[in-house]
This record gives sequence, C-alpha cells and structure tokens, in this order.
Amino acid sequence: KGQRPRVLWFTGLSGAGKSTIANLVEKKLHAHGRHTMLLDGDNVRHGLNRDLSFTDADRVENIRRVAEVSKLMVDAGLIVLVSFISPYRAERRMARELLGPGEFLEVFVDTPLTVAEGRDVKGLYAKARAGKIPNFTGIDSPYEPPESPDVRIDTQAMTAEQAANHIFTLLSRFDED
Ligand code: GGZ
Repeated sequence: KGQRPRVLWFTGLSGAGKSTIANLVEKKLHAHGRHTMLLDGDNVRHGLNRDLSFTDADRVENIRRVAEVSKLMVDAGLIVLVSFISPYRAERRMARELLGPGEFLEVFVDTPLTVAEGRDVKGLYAKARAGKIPNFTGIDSPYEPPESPDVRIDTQAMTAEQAANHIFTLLSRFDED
C-alpha cells in the first residue's frame, strides 16, 4: 500500500506550509520503506534551475523542468514529492499530462494570502510590500488556485502533522484505484 511510483505535487503560496508537510510525508514514506525524492526550491533553484528568476517565463520553465525530472524519477520507481508554488494552472496541467494516468496527485496547500502574509516566517512578504522583491506571488504576481485538486489541505483546520497523516492515508487509498 502506498507503493506505487507517482508524483505528489504540492502547490500553494510562499509560506503556505508546502515544504513542511512534504517533508513530514516523506518521513512517513521512509518509515514504511519507500524510496522517495523531494524536489523543492532549495535543491532545484540553487542547482539545476539556478539560471531561472521569478518572471512569468522563468516560472513556467522552472515548472517544466521539474515536471520532466519528476517523470524520470517516477520511471525509476520513486515516489516524488514536488514542492513549488507552481502558480499557473496551465503548467500544473502540463505536468499532469506529462505523467501517466494516476501518476500525478495535486495537493493544494490552501493557506490564504492574509494568513501566509500574517505569519511571514521569512520576512519575504514585508520585503515584497516594500518593493524590494519584484514579482512576488500573491503581491504583484498571480497565484491561480487549483479548481479540483486531488487533495486539499486546509492549514487553518489542521496541523502539519495531521495534514501529513491525511495525505499518507489517501496515498494508500489511491493505490486501490
Ligand atoms: C515568490 C519567491 C520570490 C518571488 C523568491 N515570488 O517561502 P520560500 O521563499 O522559501 O518559497 C518561495 C520560493 C518560490 O520558488 P518556487 O520555485 O516554488 O516558485 S515557482 O513555482 O513560482 O517557480 C520564496 C522564494 O522562492 N521567492 N522570490 N518573487 N517566491
């Protein structure tokens, strides 16, 4: 259960909690002996995609490469956890279509802008409001929320640990389909 190679694609605003939850899900998968790969800005934007900025075109290219790399990893038998804002519906759809049927699960980490900005753990929203970070998602760059995500996490209604448990349970259930 929960063995099948596929991509768990986390999308949501900066500071929504994507990476925290993805890391907890990965721990659970490891505890159950599964092989995983977690792709996020920390390990991708500093390496493979270090030539890319946050313009519309570069975000599109960021997500395209991440989708292609994810596909290679799924083909290698991994469960891939992808944690990027991935703000555009068209690019998320492209990723879904690139992967095989049932291999792409969209996880919407639904934290409203007011909440993410209110937390502002890294102080990025304050900088963006002050005009020091141009094209910041939610401020002067759009975020298009998923219309029918496979999983929606209301981060105001549950802890990150509860969210991770929920996703882990759903993963085993998706395997039965
Ligand atoms: C949004 C930005 C920006 C701009 C730097 N807009 O909270 P973080 O810091 O750790 O996560 C954000 C991360 C977003 O990169 P992604 O590769 O996930 O974005 S996308 O999918 O849209 O390509 C934030 C930081 O990078 N960051 N500048 N302008 N977030």
